Amino acid sequence: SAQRDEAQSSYAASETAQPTATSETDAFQQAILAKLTYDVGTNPAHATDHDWFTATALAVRDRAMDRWMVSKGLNQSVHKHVCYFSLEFLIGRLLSDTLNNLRLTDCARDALAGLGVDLDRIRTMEPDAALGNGGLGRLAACFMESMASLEVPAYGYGIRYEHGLFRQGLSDGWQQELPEDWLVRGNPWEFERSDLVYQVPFGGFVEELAASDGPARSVWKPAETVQAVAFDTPVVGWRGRHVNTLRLWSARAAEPLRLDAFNSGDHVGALADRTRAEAISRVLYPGDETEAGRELRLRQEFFFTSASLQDLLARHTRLHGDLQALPEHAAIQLNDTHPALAVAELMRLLVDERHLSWDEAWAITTRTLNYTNHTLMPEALERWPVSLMERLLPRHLQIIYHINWLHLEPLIRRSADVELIKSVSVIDEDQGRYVRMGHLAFIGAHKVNGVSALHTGLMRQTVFRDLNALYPGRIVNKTNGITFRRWLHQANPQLTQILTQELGEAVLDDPGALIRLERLADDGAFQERFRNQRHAAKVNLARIVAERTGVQIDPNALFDVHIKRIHEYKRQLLNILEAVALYDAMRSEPERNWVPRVKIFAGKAAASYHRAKLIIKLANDVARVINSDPAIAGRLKVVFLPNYNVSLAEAIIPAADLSEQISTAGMEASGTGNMKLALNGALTIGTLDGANIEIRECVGDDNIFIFGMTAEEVGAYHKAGLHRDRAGWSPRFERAINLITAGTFSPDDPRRFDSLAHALSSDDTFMVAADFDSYWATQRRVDELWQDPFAWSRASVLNTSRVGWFSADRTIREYAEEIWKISV
Ligand code: B1N
Repeated sequence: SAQRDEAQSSYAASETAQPTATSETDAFQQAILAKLTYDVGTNPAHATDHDWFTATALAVRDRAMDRWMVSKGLNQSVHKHVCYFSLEFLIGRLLSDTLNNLRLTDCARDALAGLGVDLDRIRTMEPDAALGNGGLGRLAACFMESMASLEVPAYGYGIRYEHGLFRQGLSDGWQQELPEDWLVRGNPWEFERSDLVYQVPFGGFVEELAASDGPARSVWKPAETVQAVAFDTPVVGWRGRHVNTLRLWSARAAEPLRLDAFNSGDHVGALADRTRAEAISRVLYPGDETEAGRELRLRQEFFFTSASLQDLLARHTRLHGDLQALPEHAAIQLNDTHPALAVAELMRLLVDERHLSWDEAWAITTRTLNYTNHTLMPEALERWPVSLMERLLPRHLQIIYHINWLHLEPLIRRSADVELIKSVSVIDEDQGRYVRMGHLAFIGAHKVNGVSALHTGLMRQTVFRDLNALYPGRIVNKTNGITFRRWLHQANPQLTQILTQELGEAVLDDPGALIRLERLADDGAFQERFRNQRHAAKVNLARIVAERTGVQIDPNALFDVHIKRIHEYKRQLLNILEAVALYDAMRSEPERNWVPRVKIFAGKAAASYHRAKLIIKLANDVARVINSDPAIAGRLKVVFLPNYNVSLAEAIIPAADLSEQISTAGMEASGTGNMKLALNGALTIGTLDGANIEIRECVGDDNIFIFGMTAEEVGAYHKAGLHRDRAGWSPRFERAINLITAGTFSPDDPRRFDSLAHALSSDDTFMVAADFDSYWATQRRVDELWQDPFAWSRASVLNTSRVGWFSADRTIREYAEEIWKISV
């Protein structure tokens, strides 16, 4: 009841508060109070911060409803709309996003202040919607916001996971995965559409029915049917002009329970079918270590793909009737191969259920679907065992075989090379039989795109080389982008204020206006304002670091930030080794004028990725020793911030001086954190990988720190087997490794990190050793520039001013023009 007292005293304060400034604020305050009373069912005297959050969210949501209805009408009558199919939407919080886009932030702040409530406090009551793992899911969220802002009619389709990405705890430096519970206190943004339900079949067998008047018909007799229930969330675009729909499916059993079993005392067994059906939308990314886990993942993929296609066809039939016209009214974008079953499912719906001919259906399918590839890493390319698909989706397997036959038959007819046929076949028969989902998506799509120039080039040269030759022109590039509304305007209001003061409000609408900041890059007075703003963000981050890790960091130090999923190819290990080497150097030359640095790491490792989890432990062990060593006088600190998520990213990014984008060249398809950090004024230290290459082109060679091997060199190195040779290790690298294997950072278990060191010397797949010296030398160039505040600030301002091109609005315009054929 401390909370209650607090609320009560706040309310008392509100009675004596100044009358609110405008009638708009007044009206909004009344709306919040009405929500608090009539929807939350409490009053100001008893309301918790969470109650205030809910009431405010509901009041804001109301302001979007009229536009939503208008937009929906528009979406259905206009020429064409987008359906963005994605198994992940990494949304984060929506309150600030929605307030900002509706231009209601100040109004809400004042309205709440008049009630003695702090907007910045209650906004932290909202749990992150973490329905994604990382970049791919966040891209989907940025695209949804951008499509709404550009008034591109669009539906996002996905799964309403009851539990999003796990919460990351640290126990003695080891990652713990804790269940995430974003829905327990309700979700004020969504609308359950209890009567918008589709049946999604699974299993069973296929019956061939002879028809008297034509070819035999295939009839799928599924063993089981799961219901997909729609939950809609409005996606409010910039200035509230347009509101799209994010439609997420929740799985429900056809029968709530077996009443007979329940009544005869089997209270658990009576619910078994229901539990099994509802498992589909229970968690994001179920562990795929087990057979059961992999099957559940395939069920998720089919579940949302089928429900979304059924929904699209129902809408199309209702509005336009003629199925042949589908490609003129809808463009489907497949976000990676997770919804690639859409190729077979759309064919099944058109041929089996709507009785179109195969050729008609194929023309519709291939004119409607498009596929985005996000990775070329072999282990991440989806392949499903034929046996599993046969059991779960027997009709789809038949359809896939037939698609493959029609695709290979011309090659066979002209006696093409067997190797060519094997490489373009949808079925991989090398070791066991698998369906290659990337190939299926490629063949069924109108356009196939990569997410950066380098990545798209590599698609054409490697995984899709032969398919590209068969279907020239199908592969196009669409370099990723980020929404500036969230990643600049909201995450960094102080910088945004400087920008609007200098460039006018127009900069909020047009990222192209940022370039006009260039003329201020050398202006000392402007630089100082720029630095002050950055300092404030660093003070804020220092507070968060102290609260969450107990480590005190100095806001005047260089904040060196490495935030992303923990993965060997992203090379957090390279960064940690550099920290160890720097620590070593500081100890042996304590008198040198070292640049004070704070290395900040944050990111989650997949629960089953043991080596990534060991890297987290190493970061924490190294941090503990370095942070408590008086010999280096606090000139180096290392922190690992737990539970990285969208909200934490919003706090870290404005405070970063240096952005670590150091993946092994050729392995990071694009990266998008690189764009967010550069936009907020961080300088990048990075390899020539993914979108880093295009960032360099925009900001200029002098304003980015590039090091290491190129993708081509990495390929050659691998071919020559050099990554298996430790002969080339430099003494500095060797010493860093030796410190670790000597147990310097793990006296309780000196052998703890032997496996990491051994991997580097026996098979350095990720070129950590090979790139170390170049990385080290480049970090010293970073130190040098940091010692010249004028030069550093100049480069920082130029980064902000020159990365306008990475706006997701630019990316979406390109998709609209070249892939979707929708005018913006
Ligand atoms: O997609 C991002 C890119 O910026 C990143 O470079 C890329 O690594 C990321 C299987 C993935 N690629 N593949 C995935 C996610 C979940 C999953 O279950 C693969 N994520 C990416 C946006 O283009």
